[in-house]
Amino acid sequence: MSNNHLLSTNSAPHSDVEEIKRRTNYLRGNLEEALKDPITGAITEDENRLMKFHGSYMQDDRDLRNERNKQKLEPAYQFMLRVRAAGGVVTSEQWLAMDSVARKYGGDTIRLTTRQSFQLHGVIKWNLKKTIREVNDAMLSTLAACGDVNRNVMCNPNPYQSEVHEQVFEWATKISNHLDPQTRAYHEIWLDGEKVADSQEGVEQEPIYGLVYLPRKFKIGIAVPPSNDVDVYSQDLGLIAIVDNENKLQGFNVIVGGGMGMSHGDPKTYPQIAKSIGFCRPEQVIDVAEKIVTIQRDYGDRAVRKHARFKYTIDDRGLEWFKDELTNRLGWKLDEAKPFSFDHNGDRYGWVKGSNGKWHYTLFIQNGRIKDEEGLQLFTGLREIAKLHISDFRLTPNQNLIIGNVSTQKKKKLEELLHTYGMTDGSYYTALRRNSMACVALPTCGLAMAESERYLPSLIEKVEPMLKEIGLLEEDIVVRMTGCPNGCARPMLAELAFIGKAPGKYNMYLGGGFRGERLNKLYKENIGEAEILDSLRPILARYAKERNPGEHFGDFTIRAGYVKETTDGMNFHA
Ligand code: SRM
Ligand code: SF4
Repeated sequence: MSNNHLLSTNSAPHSDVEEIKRRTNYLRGNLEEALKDPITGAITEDENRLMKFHGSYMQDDRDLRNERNKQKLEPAYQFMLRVRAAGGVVTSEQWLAMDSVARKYGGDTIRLTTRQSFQLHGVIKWNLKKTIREVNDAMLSTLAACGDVNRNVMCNPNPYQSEVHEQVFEWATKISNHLDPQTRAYHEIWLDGEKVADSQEGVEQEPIYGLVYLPRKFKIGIAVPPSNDVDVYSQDLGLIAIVDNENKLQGFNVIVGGGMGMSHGDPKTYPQIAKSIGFCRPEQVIDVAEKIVTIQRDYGDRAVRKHARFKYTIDDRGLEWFKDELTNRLGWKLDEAKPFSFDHNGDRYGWVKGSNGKWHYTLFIQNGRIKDEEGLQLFTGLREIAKLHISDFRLTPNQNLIIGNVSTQKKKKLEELLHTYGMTDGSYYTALRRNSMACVALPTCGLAMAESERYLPSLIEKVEPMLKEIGLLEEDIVVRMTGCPNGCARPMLAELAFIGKAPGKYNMYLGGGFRGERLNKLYKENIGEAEILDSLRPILARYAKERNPGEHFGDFTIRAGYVKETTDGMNFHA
């Protein structure tokens, strides 16, 4: 392995996070002691940085901040825990384990994320170890769910839709396993594994990442056309499955340098669409992924974290430079990219029969939130389904859930349970709601500037009468909201998006591609609900009247001149 990254980071300027990584001896640091400290429910900022690699963030309940401050109490510290499974596929037993930890430690709710993971919120420090152990007992993991490493590898969640889906899912799992951190720190800290002797230099504990890991998070997603449910253009490394006429997997088109995060008013930061660099055969894909990760490891910006994502490494040096570097490291050249086409970046709801003869039902889960409420008992209902052990569970990239692999004989039983607990494929909701996605934001996300998950449903409720009046209730329009410009619900790829600016205020974006292939553009800045509704009404009304056959909303808003087309992330702000 090249030691470039170690040499360069020792001498080059680097951020405080790089220092923390270097000091903590392959993710060990003082976490064990910090977890035992009985005086405070918090950990230090340094430990929190390290904790992310273990899949957890310290947060505080922002709804309680002012009140606790007035009472001179420390903030209500708690931890978010992210649990990952490549492609989001888990068994009934694993679902029951997640349900159990959510009931014991996570406030009776589970959050399905935009990257096919689970999140628990509100876990207190003294319960963290127990929670992580129980998650691991179920053969799930929190390691590398966050932190400067490769994150959960996304993939179409229905391996049995066709043989190709099954193979692609297997490749997603292999890539994920190959890029997992190798340090024993996780086992030592959370699972009481045997301690490995200190080994700062010399013994290689991380053959791919090295001592200081990556400069920033790294994300991989695999799409199976015609579905772009994984939003492949948003990934640092996107793979697009190419299938021949006999429905056999030929390999993958490789696209690089996507990403969503930006800061308001800072044009040096921008979302970007991944760009095509060629094609590789299935058996080459792990090598390709590894070499790409090592290029980012060695050349990513370790001084300025805002500029450290892979998209900037590529944009700064150029795609040709990147292709040459990749060819050098691989020792061979990618082939020409092959043709493909996408039709949508959403999920398909309801029943589908798979190539294995079993049934798969996609449930609509608003913003990924699983909890019990009046008339819709998702938390209890899904537990009851899991208890039957007649299915598995697949988290989709749009925060929904597939109950998968149900035999024809058991389908009726499942339908009864769905009905009893009020669960649905969303068909009685409007198409706008079915195509909506919001990030978590308040009260747990420390970076939220405005509400998102708690607000988008009620905003949609106010748009729905308008849609009814103008005849667009069944029109698929992709709408997304986030509480800040980090882009966790990939709003920059939505046809209509709202990105939080301040409490109750959003920037409104139009013109994203229906297939997730084009970034949107700012239409109005810093507007509240009344202005959002006033702005939307005439645009929707014109769309209903003036659209061409089959024309999607995002395309129309560009043709009608509401916004200019964004052709590349670098002109996102223009
Ligand atoms: Fe995210 C940070 C939630 C997907 C871009 N994200 C956060 C944190 C951890 C806030 C923090 O750093 O303190 C949020 C925790 C909120 C909470 O209370 O739960 C958070 N991100 C989420 C989730 C749960 C949103 C959701 O509603 O589902 C998603 C978890 C994914 C997972 O399972 O791994 C989530 N985050 C994304 C995505 C979408 C994706 O990956 O497909 C993006 C945009 C794609 C990208 O990375 O470019 C995304 N999250 C960010 C960023 C901006 C990164 C950047 O390049 O600037 C941050 C902030 C950061 O890293 O400094 C962030
Ligand atoms: Fe938090 Fe912003 Fe991500 Fe929403 S987009 S979860 S507000 S970091």
